[in-house]
Parts: sequence; C-alpha cells; structure tokens
Amino acid sequence: AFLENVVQHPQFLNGEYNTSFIDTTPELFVFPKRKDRGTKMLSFIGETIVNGYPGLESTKKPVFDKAPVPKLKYSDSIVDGTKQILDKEGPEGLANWVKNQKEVLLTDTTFRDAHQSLLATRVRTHDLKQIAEPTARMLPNLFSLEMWGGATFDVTMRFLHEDPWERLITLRKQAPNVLFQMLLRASNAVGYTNYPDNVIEEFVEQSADAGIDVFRIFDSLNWVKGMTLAIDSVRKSGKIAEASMCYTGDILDPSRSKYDLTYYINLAKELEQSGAHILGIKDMAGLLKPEAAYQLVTELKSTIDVPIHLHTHDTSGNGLFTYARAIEAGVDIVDVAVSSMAGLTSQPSANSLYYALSGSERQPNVDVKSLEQLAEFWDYTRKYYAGFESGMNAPHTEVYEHEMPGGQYSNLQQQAKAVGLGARWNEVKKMYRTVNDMFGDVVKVTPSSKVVGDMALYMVQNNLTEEDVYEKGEKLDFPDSVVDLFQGQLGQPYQGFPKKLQEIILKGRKPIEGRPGETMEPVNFQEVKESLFKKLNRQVTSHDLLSYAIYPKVFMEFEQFRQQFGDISVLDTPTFFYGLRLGEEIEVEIEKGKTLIVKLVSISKPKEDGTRIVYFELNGQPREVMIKDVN
Ligand code: 3PY
Ligand code: ZN
Repeated sequence: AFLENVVQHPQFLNGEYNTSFIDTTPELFVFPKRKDRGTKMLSFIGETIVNGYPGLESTKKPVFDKAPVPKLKYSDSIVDGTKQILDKEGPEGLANWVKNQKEVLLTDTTFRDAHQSLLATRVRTHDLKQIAEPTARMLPNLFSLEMWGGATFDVTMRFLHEDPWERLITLRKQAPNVLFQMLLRASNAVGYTNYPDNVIEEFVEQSADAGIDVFRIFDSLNWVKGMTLAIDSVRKSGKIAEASMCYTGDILDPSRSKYDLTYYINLAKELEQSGAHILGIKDMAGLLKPEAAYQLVTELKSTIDVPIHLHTHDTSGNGLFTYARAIEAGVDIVDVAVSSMAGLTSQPSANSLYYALSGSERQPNVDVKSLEQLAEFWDYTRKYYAGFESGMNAPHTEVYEHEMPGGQYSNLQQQAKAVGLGARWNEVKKMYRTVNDMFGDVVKVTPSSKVVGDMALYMVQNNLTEEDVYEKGEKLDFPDSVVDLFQGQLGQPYQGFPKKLQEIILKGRKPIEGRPGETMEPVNFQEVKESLFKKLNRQVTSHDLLSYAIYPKVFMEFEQFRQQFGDISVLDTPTFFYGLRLGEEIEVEIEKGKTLIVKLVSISKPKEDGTRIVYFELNGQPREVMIKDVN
C-alpha cells in the first residue's frame, strides 16, 4: 500500500535496478501530485481549526448528536414510483396520470428550497446522501423530490467546495424511483444573468442526462418570451416542462389591478400554448392568500388542461390554509418540506398537511410515520447548520407589505449587515417596497428580486428618497444590476419599464427590447474545453464546461480549492464547519473501503509570522501542517 512510486521500491532503494525496471514496473513512475489526499485533508481541517469557516462565528466545536438514519430493510428493492411512470409513459402520460389522482400529490423540497430558504442553501451532499435512500424507500408515492437548481448550483461550489453535478449523480443512484425536480431560472439558467442560447440548451440536456426529470422553469419578470427556449429544450430532452408563473401582488386587492386574476389566467394560457406539461404557480414570497388561491385555481382548472403544481412559502404562517383552499379547488400537486425543515420562510410542513386533510378524500397518500422518522433525522441534521439560521422564529405577516421572497430575506439581511446597515434593516425592508413601486410594481424573484434589493440598499446607504432619485438622478451612479435591468438585460417586464425612471437610470444608453440570449455570442464549447484542459491539466467533462460557462470565476476557484485540499465532501458536517476538538478522533471514508483515521493532537502557539503548527495523527502516524493564523 505504501509503494506509491519508484523511490520507495526496495529494488530502487538497494540500488538493484537497471533500465528494464522502468519497463516492467511502469505504474511506479506516476508521481503523486504535490500532496497526498491525507495531507490535503489535514490542511483543510487545520485551516478550519485555526481560522474558522467563513461566515460562521468562530466558536469551539459544539458537541452534536449524530443524526439518526431510519433503520430499514435495505435488502428489499425500492418500490417503483413516478420516475418509472415517466420512463414508461413519457411526459404526457405522466401528466395524465397526475390528473387522474384523487389524492393531492406532494413534492418534497427538503433537499433544495427548504434549506435554501432556512439555512442559506448550505446543506451538504454528505447529509443528503445519508437520507436520500431512506426517503426514496419511505416516501415512494411522492410526486417528486426537489433537490437541485436555484441557488444550490453556485453555493455548492462557492461555499461547500463540492461539485453540484456529483451531488445530482450520487443522489440519483440512491433514489431511483421518484422524479427529481430542479428549479431553472429560464434564460438565467442557475445564474443571475441571461446566458447565450446554446448554454441554456446544453445545460438542460446535460441536467436531463445526469438525472433531472422535472424542470420548473420561471422567468424573473414573468416574460414568456424569455422562457420558450428553456421549455423547448426540456421538451426535446423527453423530460417534464413545468412552466411556471410567479405570483406577485394580490388578486383580492382591487388597488393592485396590474396583476389581477385575468393577468394570471392569460399568462397560464400562454404557458400552456408554449408547451408546458404542467403549470407551476410559483408563490416565491408566500403572498398567495387562501381565498386568492381558491379563486385562482378554480379559474385555472376551467381554462387550462394541464395539471397544476402550487409552490408557496410559509413566511406569513398561512401556508397550510392556502394549500387547503387550493386543494379544495382541485390543485394537483403542492410543495411541502419534512416538518423539521418546514415553516417560516420554507415550505409548509408535509406532516401537518397530512393531518390537516384527515377525513378528506384528497388527503395525500403518504405514510406519516415515515415522515416523522425523516423529520427526526432532519431535526438533528439542522443543528449542524445552526450558524446559518436567519433568526426569524415566528410567522412574519409583514411579508404581505415588503413582498420579499423566502429565499431572499436572510440574504439581503446579510448584505445589509455587510455594508453597515444592520441597524437600519427596517428601513431597508420599507425601501424594498418603495423600490418595487418605483420600478412599476415588478415581479420579484431571482434575479429581479436581487436588483430591487440592490437598489433599496443603495438608497438607504446614500440616504436617498424616491424624490431624490427623480431630482438628482443624473448625478447618481446606480448599481450595475439596476442599469442592466433597465437596459432589458433580464428581459421585459409586463407593461414595460417606467419611462421616466428608465431615462434617469440609463443616462442615454439604449435599451434592448429583444431576447438578450439571441444576440449574445454562443459559447464555443470546444475552445473552452481546450483552454480549460491546459489550465486544469486534466480531462474536462461536459459538466465542468457548463459550470465554467455559467460561473467562470466560481468554478476556477473551486478547482483551485480542490487542487489544494482535495475532495473534502467526504468529511462529516460538524468537522467541515468546525474542525476537530483537541484529542477528537474521526474516521473519514475517502472512497469505498478506504478509511482515514484523523486525530487532533495539539496546536502550537503562533510564531512571529503568524503561522501555527497543527499536530495530527493520521492512521496512527504523527503528521503536522503549518497554518497561517489570519485572525
Ligand atoms: C431561486 O431562483 O433560487 C429561487 O428559489 C427563487 O424563488
Ligand atoms: Zn421557493
């Protein structure tokens, strides 16, 4: 096992070799890259011990109880589910099957939106991997598992230092029976800006190949023209296009007439005509009130033919009431999360919905005891991520006023703190609504919501009122994202941009009116492949190419991190965030059947240049790494 290369070979050490040695033992002439896996991992753990994990307050590693994985009979095969229906009957067949179900169907968002909205998207593959197979075995009647896309794509690389594609492939193996669903921001893919058409096409094809079955496609301005390319690409791949309309405003409020019932009905018809297999109602902020849900779903049921899938956030505390009314009106599928990952800015609880519908013929066909066991796992697992909780701990009806999406609330709060506006958070929230109204009452969802947030921060930071913007606008340097939006780089809002503000913001620049992706230079994937090959000095996969095309800087930093520290997705989550306690010993399975035993022995005082030596034992052998203490 220790014969890694020629210099350790006994014949070489004894001088007993001639030139044929090279020919008969070529495997010994492969030299490892600078450091071996063990040392790389120790460097990462040492770094975390000395400098902490970015964004987490550096505290001593808390003692966590290990999350209990439900005990199941793993020898039984997994029961077939919706995935097999899709594979046999195709997307239309699956859509028909959905319409024929008496019970309301469930999408479990625990693997994606729930933690995006509660824990800053930080849940790691290591934890998902442990519960994916139990979930597939215990909840085989789910419509789908939402487990990819949205913010998870960049956060996995940026903050978790793992590959989003590997997550998808790994989980797919463990949960082969339930449809896998992702959130796709139409022409913005999984990014914050429009991409060339061929990037969208290639991204959909590769995601479908790697395991995604249902693509929930939305445009951040509800601009159907910006969605058709993504819808067409999904249809071409043989998967399910769930074209979605984002819900904003309040159809019950006559003073918000821009987004009234007619607006949504027309939009839904347009999406159906554009090829939606399922219509999504994406209530990203949780603004859809119960009676509004009833009216909207009732009206849609009599106008469109495709099944309807409703998504909401429980921020106001009214989520279940909204679902109950939508279910009464005939909605086909709703989004829920396992109870310990539900509520507040996340989705309503699956467990609660089950009980709420007792006695109803639409009560979902799930085993509530299984839900409770999964909830127990997540209850423990969530504690590992406590440092990323938003601090909101009760229903928050203020959301009807500011209309901030569930996934944005804690993010914008962080952004505000970062620019020194933590104490003026209430002003920022109010300004968010003011900016919405200045922008002509826009749909606010990634990335348009980020633009509204950027403008609100900018105005509060510079003590600007709405009047100031109109009066002193020519002299103001607006955030780039605001200029891009008003230039049409994210597409066109319903009823256009407010002209006066657009002139002030663009300062003579010409807005575009077509689809931005149409005029962008396509990415030459072959060229990118060659140049990446040179930079990375390894085989470049189609997944790497897409990660790079969508997030060039984030991808390169992720690669550099992997070169330096190796694949640290194998570490347990407490160690990943907090390192080790003195004397603590862990086992790390770096590949099947290969385990490293790591123990922290001691940490030296910093030397003059700030470096510390961290002493470990690796498989019983003393090892040390030098870490610069930057605190
Ligand atoms: C995302 O785009 O990530 C969202 O969750 C929007 O609601
Ligand atoms: Zn959501």
